[in-house]
Amino acid sequence: MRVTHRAVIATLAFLAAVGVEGGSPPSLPGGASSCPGEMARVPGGLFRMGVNDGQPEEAPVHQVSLPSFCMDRDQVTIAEFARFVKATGYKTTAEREGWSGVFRLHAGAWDKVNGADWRHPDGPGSAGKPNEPVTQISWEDATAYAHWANKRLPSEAEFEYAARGGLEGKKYAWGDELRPHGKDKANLWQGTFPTKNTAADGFAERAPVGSFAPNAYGLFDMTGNVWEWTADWFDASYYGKSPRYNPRGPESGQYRVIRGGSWVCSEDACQGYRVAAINQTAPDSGLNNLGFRCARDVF
Ligand SMILES: [Ca+2]
Repeated sequence: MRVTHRAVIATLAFLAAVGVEGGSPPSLPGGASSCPGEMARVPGGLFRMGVNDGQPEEAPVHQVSLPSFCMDRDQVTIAEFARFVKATGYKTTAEREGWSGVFRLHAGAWDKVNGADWRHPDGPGSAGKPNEPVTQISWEDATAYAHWANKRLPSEAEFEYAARGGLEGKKYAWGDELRPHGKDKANLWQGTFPTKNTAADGFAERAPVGSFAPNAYGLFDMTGNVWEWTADWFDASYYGKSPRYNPRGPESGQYRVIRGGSWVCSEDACQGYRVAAINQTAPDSGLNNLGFRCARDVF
């Protein structure tokens, strides 16, 4: 049975269970890399992907080799997505279907909300800030944006490699401690999920992109804020048969891999912010904690 947008609600509880900032950073001067200024050049290399002591689909740890690629420094913002819509007249999946999935902070629960879309990520009457990551975006929507921008979605391997920032075998994108020296490193959920969000990291919901320090590759929010679509289909057994060079995921599937965790990700109910953590959802899902960023080949 084909999974439709309607299936999103079925995944919401799972997302909640495993669940997972304004202004743009300065651009590199032209010529400093072969990537556009809003993208960082991630140098190719070898890395050990996955983890053996996490969820079954995160194992086995396996060596992966990637060529250099360009990666957006930030999650795509509402302002950026608005430029795409203005130029193309594009209608998102949620706009066509008339509803999308919303985690209602005050209710502490996921809900199917009529009128929720990228302009109104938390439902009618809500308005996301221009410099926060765009959400309520399906995989098809993210892919359409990437095509318009002459980019593509990152593969799952590219996402994990980029998120690790050159560190080897660490639990989190920045090391092995979730809050080194008591300092929050990403927009996650502090407190008891789903009833109490202390927002100790400064943000109760989505944060403007770039609100936390970048990793060594100059990438912001590779952990937290919103989950991010990758190009790949999900297969729980894929790591056992993944090609070593530049893996691009299974040839087909039912769900797409999402990575990074989100503001709905608490320590007591979620491990989605671990750098090897995998999540998956139907390609036509829209959620107020799911966005994307783009990658591009190095020319
Ligand atoms: Ca937070």
